[in-house]
Amino acid sequence: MSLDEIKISRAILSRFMTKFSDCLELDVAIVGAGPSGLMAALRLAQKGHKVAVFERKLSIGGGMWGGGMMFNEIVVQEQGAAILKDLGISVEDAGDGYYTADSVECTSTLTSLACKAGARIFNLMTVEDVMVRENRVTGLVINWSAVDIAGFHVDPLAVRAEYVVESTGHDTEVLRVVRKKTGERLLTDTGEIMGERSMWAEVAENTTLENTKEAFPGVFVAGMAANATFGSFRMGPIFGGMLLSGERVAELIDERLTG
Ligand code: 48F
Repeated sequence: MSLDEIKISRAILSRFMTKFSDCLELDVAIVGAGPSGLMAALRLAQKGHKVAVFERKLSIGGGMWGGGMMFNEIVVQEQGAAILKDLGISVEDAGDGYYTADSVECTSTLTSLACKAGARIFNLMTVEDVMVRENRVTGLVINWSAVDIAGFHVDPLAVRAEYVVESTGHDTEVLRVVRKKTGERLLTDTGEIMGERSMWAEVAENTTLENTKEAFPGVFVAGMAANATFGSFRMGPIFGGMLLSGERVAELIDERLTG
């Protein structure tokens, strides 16, 4: 077989356009492909929902690749270890209820499982705004990250979704834009993004789950973004809360979609 560069180019364009246009109307649009967003995508796709993840960076996985301070191992507790084992990821017992896993194996396996379950992941796309109808978020406004980084004046495209998951980590970019542009109160005590506090792993891991909930009509927060939104602590390189938060947000949204 002779290789034709134009056929290669046409195959990529044609396949991408089909894939992308199929995702313009979603059950769930997830912003950020860190551990909580990937876990949410996996569970929602397994439940049969149409889900896509939009990730600003070239790499998928957010803060998971880097373990703790670039030592590429992560720590999880009992419940997190059970999830990892269930996903087929090797887990080492570090004693006293702590477990470790290779952060590269965790990230790549979670990503692969989410894709194989039917979730679409779009990297290199930045969510810069939302669509709002009658005080409810109804979709995302997206652009190429390269456009954002270069500061080009290029209009974005839009994706409609029944629900949005904000799993952008420390930055809570979706709710920031919602608060700024709608002027409406968020579903926090102050009505504002309450902001992340310093490191306290034990409390932070528990509150991550409590804070995984709807933060504005149509927008659920998961992972570190949940604690940043509702004013709790950061936890550092312990990842059980991120995985559980991804599962929790998938359950909550599944109840809404099917209930
Ligand atoms: O930060 P990140 O890994 O989020 P997470 O799932 O996990 C947090 C942990 O990694 C760690 C921790 C301990 O467990 O605290 O930090 O809460 O991943 C967030 C992803 O969102 C992307 C960002 O590039 C990262 O990969 N992201 C952020 N803002 C946007 C975005 C945006 N506006 N559009 C698209 N992607």
